[in-house]
Amino acid sequence: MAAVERTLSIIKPDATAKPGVTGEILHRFEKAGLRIIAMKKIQLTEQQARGFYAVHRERPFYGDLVKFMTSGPVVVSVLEGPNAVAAHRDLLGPTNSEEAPAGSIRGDFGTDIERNAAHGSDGNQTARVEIAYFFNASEILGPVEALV
Ligand code: 3AN
Repeated sequence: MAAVERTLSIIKPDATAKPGVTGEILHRFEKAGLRIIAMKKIQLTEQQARGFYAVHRERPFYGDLVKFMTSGPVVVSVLEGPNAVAAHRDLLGPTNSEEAPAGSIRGDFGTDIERNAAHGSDGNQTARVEIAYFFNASEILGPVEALV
């Protein structure tokens, strides 16, 4: 049986600016069996964006990336489901929207490698760090059984 995992999703400012696209992306997550167990729409501060992308701080695109990520609201969510990390990245498609196929989130809603509509954690350890970056334990729902 596939392991139940958690992953962090960010719907980026280019996508939140397009009418109806945030809902469409969230719908795709749910249709694929990913449960939204935490979610908020926020405006990242420069410090939050710099910290989130700190692994890229030496890269030439870092400044532009931080500027883009603070240019409008983002929707951050925690998704849970079987193989959630890979399942989510499959829905996103390749990092560069110019190379992402139609039908993928980055292909349908992104523009290029920077304005690529959405972010997804690239592994379980990264997911743990990224989820903790945005959410306290008290903001994340427990198992479905605990709610009934
Ligand atoms: P992914 O988000 O698919 O794991 P990473 O971790 O390689 O991709 O890159 C993080 C973010 O940095 C990407 N989502 C993209 O917005 C941006 N990025 C990566 N490479 C470039 C680049 N060459 N030019 C501009 N932005 C880039």
